[in-house]
Amino acid sequence: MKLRYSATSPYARKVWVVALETGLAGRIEFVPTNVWAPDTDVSRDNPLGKVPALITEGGEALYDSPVICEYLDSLHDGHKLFPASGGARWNQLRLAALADGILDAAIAKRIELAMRPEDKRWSDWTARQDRAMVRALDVLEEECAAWGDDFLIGQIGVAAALGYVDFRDPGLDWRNGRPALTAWYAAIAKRPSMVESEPKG
Ligand SMILES: N[C@@H](CCC(=O)N[C@@H](CS)C(=O)NCC(=O)O)C(=O)O
Repeated sequence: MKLRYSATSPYARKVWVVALETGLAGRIEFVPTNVWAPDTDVSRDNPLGKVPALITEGGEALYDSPVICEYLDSLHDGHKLFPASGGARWNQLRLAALADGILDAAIAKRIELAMRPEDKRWSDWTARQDRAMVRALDVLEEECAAWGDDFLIGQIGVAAALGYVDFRDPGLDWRNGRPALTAWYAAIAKRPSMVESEPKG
């Protein structure tokens, strides 16, 4: 399998963490891809022009990150990261969606502040993204005490989201007023899969 990824993409990081946690990383060739390069060919594997994209051993391209993560989880016989059914499954999918929503807001803000010309920036838009992230982080603060030792697809998404906010938006100061989430993340960030996939650059 080949994974088109970028070392700074939090969506790709989720896939990377899943690959490491499931023992599948050795079967994946990691192909660095700069989706913003004018001559990028990423759309050959993902018409949306985004990473991550996974090319399976059968040569099929899969996207986006939730689909790739669930596909990888189907390839191993160990402890599953996606619960098979019932409330546990819906809860993990909801948590994963919440984490992806934090990422979507963080990326929208990043594009606004780092890529859009200053005179074209829309401060109401970045403030809206901030509010979405703050509300989602508050929900995580409420919920994380119940997670115990779980590091399933929802918690992996949350870890990737918090790591990305630390990396790109430390000014959001997400730890402020969220002691439970802070303690949870401090422990989870030491997992080998989190250390190996830490964003660089
Ligand atoms: N929903 C997608 C989001 C992927 C995504 O937005 N990736 C970013 C990199 S962090 C990207 O490739 N952006 C290029 C673009 O938006 O054109 C997923 O979960 O895989």
